[in-house]
Amino acid sequence: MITFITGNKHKVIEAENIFKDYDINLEHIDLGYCEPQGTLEEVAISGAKYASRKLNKPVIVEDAGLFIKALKGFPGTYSSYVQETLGNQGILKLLDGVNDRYAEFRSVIGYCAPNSEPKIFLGKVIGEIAVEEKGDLGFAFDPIFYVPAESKTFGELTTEEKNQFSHRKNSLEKFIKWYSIQ
Ligand code: ITT
Repeated sequence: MITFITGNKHKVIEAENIFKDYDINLEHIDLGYCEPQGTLEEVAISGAKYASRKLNKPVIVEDAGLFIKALKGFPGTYSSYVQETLGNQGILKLLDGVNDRYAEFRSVIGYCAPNSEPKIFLGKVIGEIAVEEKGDLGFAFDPIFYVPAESKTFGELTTEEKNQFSHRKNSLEKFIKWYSIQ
């Protein structure tokens, strides 16, 4: 049994959908942990270590973000705050008239068991910031994250479709592969 520590119910839905294909039981706890200002990796490491010690169980946490090239990686590690403040319309405004719309979603999974040190697993997906919001599936930046190979935004993809190749799928799959041979 692995406990996924998150306060984001969309992450839980996506993770459950990914884990169901494997023989690993996942439970979810919204424990809340203090996120130090730092890289995704630093946040994932400290969160996983804290939660595994606190609960005395093996846990995973995830720190994720949207990195926009023309904005030098912004909002990056500030993604959650920027989504709540500027929102998608604010991001579209910042990119008004900008041609290079390259962006990446990154996800870092931190895993830790009570008596060991944390391990991290990085997943990413590349795409572009759309010129307008499209679709009402998914969450947060999904309607403005356009995937050229699909000719759709994440907001137009079902959970199953997004889970074929998303940043979260890639990081969780790396974790699951490692965990399965322990
Ligand atoms: P927890 O820390 O409790 O897991 P959170 O929502 O605060 O939940 P993060 O700290 O990892 O999660 O913040 C990442 C933010 O990046 C998230 O709140 C969204 O705004 C955005 N984000 C991450 N993954 C996304 C995805 O798949 N689709 C859309 N936006 C995403």
